[in-house]
Amino acid sequence: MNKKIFVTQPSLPSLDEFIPYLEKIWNNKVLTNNGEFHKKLEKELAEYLGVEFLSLFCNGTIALLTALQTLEITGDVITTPYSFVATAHSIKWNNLNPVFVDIDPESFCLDPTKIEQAITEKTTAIMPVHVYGWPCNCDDIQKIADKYHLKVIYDAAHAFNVKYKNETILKHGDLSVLSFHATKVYNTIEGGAIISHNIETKNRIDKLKNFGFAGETSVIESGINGKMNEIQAAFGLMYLKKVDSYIEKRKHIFLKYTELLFNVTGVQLKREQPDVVYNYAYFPVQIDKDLCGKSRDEVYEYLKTKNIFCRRYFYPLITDFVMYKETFSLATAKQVADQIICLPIYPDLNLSDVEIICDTIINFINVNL
Ligand code: T4K
Repeated sequence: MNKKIFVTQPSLPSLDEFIPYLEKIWNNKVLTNNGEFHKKLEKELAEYLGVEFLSLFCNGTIALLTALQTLEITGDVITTPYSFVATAHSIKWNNLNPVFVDIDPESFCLDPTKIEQAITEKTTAIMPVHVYGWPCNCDDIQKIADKYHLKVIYDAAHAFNVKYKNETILKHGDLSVLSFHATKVYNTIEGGAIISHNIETKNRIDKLKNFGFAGETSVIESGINGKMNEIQAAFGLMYLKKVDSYIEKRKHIFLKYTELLFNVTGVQLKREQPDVVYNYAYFPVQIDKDLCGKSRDEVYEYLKTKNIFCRRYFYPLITDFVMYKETFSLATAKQVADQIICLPIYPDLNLSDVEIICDTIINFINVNL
């Protein structure tokens, strides 16, 4: 590959399209604190995603922190070790204790059959992750939550506009949290949102993200500054107009990879689940050394020498970082983390580049077979 190819890259519409938004901001001189674009984006995004109550945030991590504050979670929170570290950090920053439970070998999301063994009198919530935008088994998770009176906060950072049985997966749980980081399917440069299910909860979230202010001189909560600014919101409005076409382009890339890697021994692809409308956020594959003779790390390093910069999302497991510890067996998560590699996928990636990436992998693992 002559040029460098990264795991992802944001699509940027022509700069001319952004200038009118900036001119408006320059004229209004409102840069943040629930300005015109912020209000418009909250409304348009809620409509687009098919949800009733959406609160914008400066990023997904602060949104996760605030989601836990909103529901006044205490004690232990059951979560997955197979995620970006922000999931567990948000629990720890609330002085709560993350309890890690293994993942399901098909979806790579929290395994509902393993949750009950981890529940104690200290457990108050579950924080599953729709990892890569693949839906968790929300029905089974909710049954357990109902049985033990637990709250459920979905880390839906990857799950922008993912649908299951024609409905948004953001309707599940007590709250869902999205990330709009530059590396995501939909981005506001940095950004995020909490999806809630009634106006009282949205009002509480909106206070918590604005220092706890309930009026000019009244602070009723120890809130934080989680506000999205007007330039982020304007960018988000512009991006929202394009996102359907971006997801469509991602789909073509996803299908091309699937076609080219489908039958390659030792390269295991994810099977699409029935009734799910994906956003094609990531293209993870598992490299099985026993079958292809090359380890994931060998493939990863080799691709780098060819200017193809993949990512090992999510290796190491969160429980391998010093501040966290493993209590239950995480055998499936460990195996997946050791084999996973996310191949480049983004709207502007050429299909001819996808062919080169696949050829490079196939040629490398076929050597010495
Ligand atoms: N929960 C989950 C499950 C998450 O995955 C995340 C974030 C969060 C919560 C927290 O949400 P935020 O607070 O971030 O909103 C990236 C992202 O920084 C992070 O948002 C994301 N998950 C995570 C999975 O991936 P890195 O360290 O891999 O990013 P970076 O900068 O190495 O970017 C990857 C590649 O993308 C680069 O090699 C080049 C390309 N890139 C990146 C940026 C930022 C661009 O082309 N342009 C850019 O502006 O973490």
